[in-house]
Amino acid sequence: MAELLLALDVKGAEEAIRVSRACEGELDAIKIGYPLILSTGMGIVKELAKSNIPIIADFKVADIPNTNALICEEVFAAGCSGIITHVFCGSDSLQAIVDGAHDHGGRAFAVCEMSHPGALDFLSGANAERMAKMAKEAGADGIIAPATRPERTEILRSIIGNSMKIYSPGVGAQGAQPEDIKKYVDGIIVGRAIYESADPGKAAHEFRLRAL
Ligand code: BMP
Repeated sequence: MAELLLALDVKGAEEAIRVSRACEGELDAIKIGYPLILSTGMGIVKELAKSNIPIIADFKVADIPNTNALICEEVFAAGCSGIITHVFCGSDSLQAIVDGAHDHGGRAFAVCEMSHPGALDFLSGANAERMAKMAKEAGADGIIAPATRPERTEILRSIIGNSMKIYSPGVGAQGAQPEDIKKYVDGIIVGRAIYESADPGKAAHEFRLRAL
């Protein structure tokens, strides 16, 4: 049984609140990122968190350790309960995010392999496997791995084991189906197929059932 995470990549507070309210009761977490935050500011986090849903900041952080630690301070002060980071900046940068999240009672997730075709240029294969090992060694709470390549996510699962979570984007608009991936992961991440739906609540409900 996989959780359902909504990738809330809409623009503006009004649309974000409309979609999140429509999906209330169907979601295990909301993932926010640059499209929403750049259009609303971080204040939207407290608004969304009013319905007691965990908010994960998908900022795919990729910087030096000190900057990463400062980013964590802001993300968790704003009310987020998780943060997503890149791994390719190295073990010290990754550790700053993991420690920054844990110091604030939050969780850290590491992008190991991406879901889009261009991921095959760099964010895949041996690089992804190495980053999964690094994520485990750093004590990350989980990794991001692609629903579009279940056979790759299965390999990454074998590297990290069952004590870390895998959240998996690529379901819906990018072509993967919940049934393709649910046995390898702890949660599926769905964006456009929910928030662009005429009835986001119904769409979320259907994805939730299909992820069971
Ligand atoms: P959608 O279901 O609309 O394709 O959205 C997927 C979400 O997951 C987007 O927020 C995207 O930035 C994110 N994502 C992804 O698609 N692939 C990855 O490898 C990593 C991601 O964070």
